Amino acid sequence: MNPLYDALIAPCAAREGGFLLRPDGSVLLGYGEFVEQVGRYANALVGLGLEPGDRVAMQLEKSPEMLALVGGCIAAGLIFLPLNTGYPVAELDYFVENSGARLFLCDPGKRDALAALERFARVESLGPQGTGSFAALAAACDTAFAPVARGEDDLAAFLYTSGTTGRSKGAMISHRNLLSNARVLVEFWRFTGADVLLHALPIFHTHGLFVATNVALLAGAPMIWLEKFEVEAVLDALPRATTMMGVPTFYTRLLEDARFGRDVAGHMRLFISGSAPMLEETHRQFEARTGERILERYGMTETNMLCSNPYEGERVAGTVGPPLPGVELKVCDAEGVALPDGEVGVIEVRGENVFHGYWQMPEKTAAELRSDGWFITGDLGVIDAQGYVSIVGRGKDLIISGGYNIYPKEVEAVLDAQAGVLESAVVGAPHPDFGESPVAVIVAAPGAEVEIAAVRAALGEALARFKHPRHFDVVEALPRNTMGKVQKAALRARYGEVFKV
Ligand code: MCA
Ligand code: AMP
Repeated sequence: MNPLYDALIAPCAAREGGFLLRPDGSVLLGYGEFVEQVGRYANALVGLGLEPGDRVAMQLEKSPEMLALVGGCIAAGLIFLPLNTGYPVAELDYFVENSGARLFLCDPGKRDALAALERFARVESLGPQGTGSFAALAAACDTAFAPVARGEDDLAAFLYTSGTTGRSKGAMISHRNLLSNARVLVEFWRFTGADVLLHALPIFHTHGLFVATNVALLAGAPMIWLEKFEVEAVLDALPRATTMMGVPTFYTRLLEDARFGRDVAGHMRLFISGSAPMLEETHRQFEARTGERILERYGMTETNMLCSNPYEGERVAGTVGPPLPGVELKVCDAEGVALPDGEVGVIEVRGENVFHGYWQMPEKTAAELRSDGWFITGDLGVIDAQGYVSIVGRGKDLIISGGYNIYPKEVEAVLDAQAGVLESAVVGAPHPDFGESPVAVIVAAPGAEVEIAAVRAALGEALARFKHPRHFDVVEALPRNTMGKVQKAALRARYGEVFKV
């Protein structure tokens, strides 16, 4: 038994036609080719001496090869660890070292620049169309591979999530976590082999990899495979799709294009949005333009999907719907005691979908995952009389930009280390394209000048581009409360209009 292999990959051998399609409907990768590629990669991984439970880190451009590599890791009983393609070397170092990965895979073009990672792991490259050193190893391997036996609670993936304090944490995710959630979603959203999913999300996060890809594989639905979200390509592909998943920025960008309307979208069975809050105004505009109501859902890296508006029944803008089948959810006080419906509190969840803790961080695990299985999400929510959940805020200091999470503390640490900076605070401000975007508020050291150009350059070295503040302000002092704590709410109010168009 290998739960994920058996449910997601093995059935592909009996499927006809394309698994990944180009926007024009032609086949990019057939189901049969996918299974063979998975077998080759699994043989190559084993050939490198990797053993069940070993970690394989990867920073790869979105490609059929990367999907097959994930499949190869599953088949070989390895734990895969996909990393955002935007991370510079400074960030990668930590993930590869912390995870104890034995193998790191990168794009062939980045191989030389990432040679420093060899001090932690073997480094190989894998690019599209069979390029790279790992592809060469795999080309010499057999396609037949007997999947390594795994139990439901064996780990399948580590996904790193930042934290409000300290370094990123590797969320340990098991076969059971992924499979139970995929099964619920296929049924709840009515996915079948007759669907064609338009896939324009990155595949290094839960949304594009576990929600979209696992659901498509489990249902036997092919995917139209776009390397990234681009309005033009999406408009081209929509007529051949039946469903699409995206972050709110996808939908606001589509709405900005006058060609997007009933003609291209009216035939779609389902549009799903998540990863960040969608404005009620966007829901309204979308329905007015296409006649379709976006189905909004809510999830987290640590838990996969938690709540969803119904497939049939009312989809209520501004809510994320009731908890999914199999997910227990309560809104509670700091001690975990459930509050009456209608009161705002912290959302806690429990179920087969909830992760196994943070890799080698027992204290952080204990702080967020209670011994009775309840996970403290850090989101603030309220449940209405119909059982619909609304996310009304975040107990955690987090900015979500275009569906990517940014923890202010990480940005502040880089800012504070710059010459002439006494201290800083980073807050999110509403942004017309990304939903929210970071603003850096900096206090100069006495008598010092802060050079914003130098600060930007330092950010470029240290952090992925999406984390960079898009507005900087140098001020005399940060607003503080009587306890001396920086009043971020006051800063959010002060900078609330900086990105207004
Ligand atoms: C790219 N950039 C960004 C972002 N993405 N900056 C801020 N926020 C972003 N999200 C940078 C680029 O590096 C570029 O930098 C500049 O911004 C402009 O890029 P642009 O062309 O506008 O961006 P893009 O390449 O079109 O990407 C925007 C995007 C993309 C399509 C919204 O970010 C995206 O696909 N987001 C989806 C994220 C996602 O899948 N999240 C799910 C996480 P420069 O100008 O310097 O070159 S999973 C999750 O949250 C949970 C589990 C859940 O519930 O799903
Ligand atoms: P991540 O850690 O990247 O998995 O991001 C998870 C966080 O995204 C959640 O804790 C929420 O704060 C947020 N999120 C996801 N979906 C939604 C949604 N539909 N509405 C509001 N926030 C969301």
